[in-house]
Amino acid sequence: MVFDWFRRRFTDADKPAEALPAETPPANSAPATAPPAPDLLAWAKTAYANTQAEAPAPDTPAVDHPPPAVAIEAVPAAADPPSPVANPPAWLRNEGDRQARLTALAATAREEAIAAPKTGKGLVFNEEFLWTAEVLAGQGRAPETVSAEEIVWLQRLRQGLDKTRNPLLSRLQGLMGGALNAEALEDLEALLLQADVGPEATDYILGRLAAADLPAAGALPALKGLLREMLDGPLATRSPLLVPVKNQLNVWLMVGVNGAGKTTTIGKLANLAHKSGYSTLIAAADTFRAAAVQQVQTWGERARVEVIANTGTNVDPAAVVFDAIMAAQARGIELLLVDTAGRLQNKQNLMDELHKIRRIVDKKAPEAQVETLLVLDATLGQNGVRQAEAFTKAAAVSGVVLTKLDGTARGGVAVAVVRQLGLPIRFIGAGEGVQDLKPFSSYEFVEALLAG
Ligand SMILES: Nc1nc2c(ncn2[C@@H]2O[C@H](COP(=O)(O)OP(=O)(O)OP(=O)(O)O)[C@@H](O)[C@H]2O)c(=O)[nH]1
Ligand SMILES: [Mg+2]
Repeated sequence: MVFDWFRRRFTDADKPAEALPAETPPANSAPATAPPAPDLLAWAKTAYANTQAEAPAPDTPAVDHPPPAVAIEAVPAAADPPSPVANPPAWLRNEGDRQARLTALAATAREEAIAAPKTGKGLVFNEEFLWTAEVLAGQGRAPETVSAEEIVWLQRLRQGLDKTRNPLLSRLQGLMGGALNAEALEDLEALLLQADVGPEATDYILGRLAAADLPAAGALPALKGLLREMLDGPLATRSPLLVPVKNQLNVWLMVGVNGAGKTTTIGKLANLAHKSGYSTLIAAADTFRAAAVQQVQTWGERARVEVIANTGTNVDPAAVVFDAIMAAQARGIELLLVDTAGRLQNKQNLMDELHKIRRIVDKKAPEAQVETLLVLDATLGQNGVRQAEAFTKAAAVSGVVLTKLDGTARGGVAVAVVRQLGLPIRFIGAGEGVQDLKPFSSYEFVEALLAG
């Protein structure tokens, strides 16, 4: 069994893949409120025990950056008192005997875990674990289908969005607690603009909320629902998840300005695909910068994926792509990831080169499922979106990878990207390590952005 990250579920690598059902709930189908607390606690307890019993992935690469502290704390010995849970979620806070219940739960969850082989992941049954349980259960997931890495990732995403959430949330809760009058809407406008949501999307949100005539307590859930609906907008005409089609060649081209994170994203995606059971190959088609080939080769080693490269001088990137397609077809490769240059002598040259690469792919691999993913640095905010607009006009972009959400980025930029480009976000990056990129889920993103 491997955890297929693209499908977000465990699969049997030896069995042919079934047709893909939509696992991400449509924008409005996720419950606005959490399921009843007892169910959720039982859910969290089962998921915790499962993550402790989970066998390590066959060849998970060594983590190449310090993982988030929360994910790596050692599980206290059974005799230790469990750590108190600070800032519990509302559903837990409402319980009169919260601490006693949690103590009992942590103890029993650990007991169940002790019987199974330890993976050393060291997840702690604490407030953050309960938050991830709430988010995963809220999407209709069964606790048995959740992997430890998903939990670690959600915690990391939430931490990455701290800088947006912390100033936003307290003021937002204050605002949303009262009537949404003209003054409150004006304050909300300022908050959304500060979070990089962008003027167009901000106007749209304010218009919708003003028209909804919401009771005070309904404003925050309504805002969450609206953000999800906006983020999922482009999926109305597309598949909800971007998954490489099994037993067939898929070619994913990474394009974007220099420094956006294309090469890093290739490395992380190669790792994700390899671990998820897809045969994968990388084409080093950024031949403009001398160091680019070496950089992508290092990523290939980290992800245990072979790189097709030509280290000669004045190499035509389209020729590298040609070689890579030939190799992929000869070996029955499922996913070919193509790294491209972010800067050439001028913008026209760059666009011409991308066209040429695309023509080669279409000609030599007409059977392939081709995706062109625009890699976008989230820390650039509105400037990045404007740069991206120029790019999407020239290249037939089909989706976006938003990187650097762990840095100074303000998370609202995701909404601006989707609204202004009309493209779905397919993956998000929140760190420089090989594990720090995962498929995008609007539900998880909005929960992480506005987690209480
Ligand atoms: N913090 C953080 N840094 C990232 C992330 N993704 C990429 N980076 C960093 O951004 C820098 C540029 O990344 P590259 O992958 O080289 O960018 P590129 O788009 O390939 O750049 P060119 O090859 O010059 O066009 C590197 O230092 C990466 O480590 C991320 O999600 N978080
Ligand atoms: Mg690069």
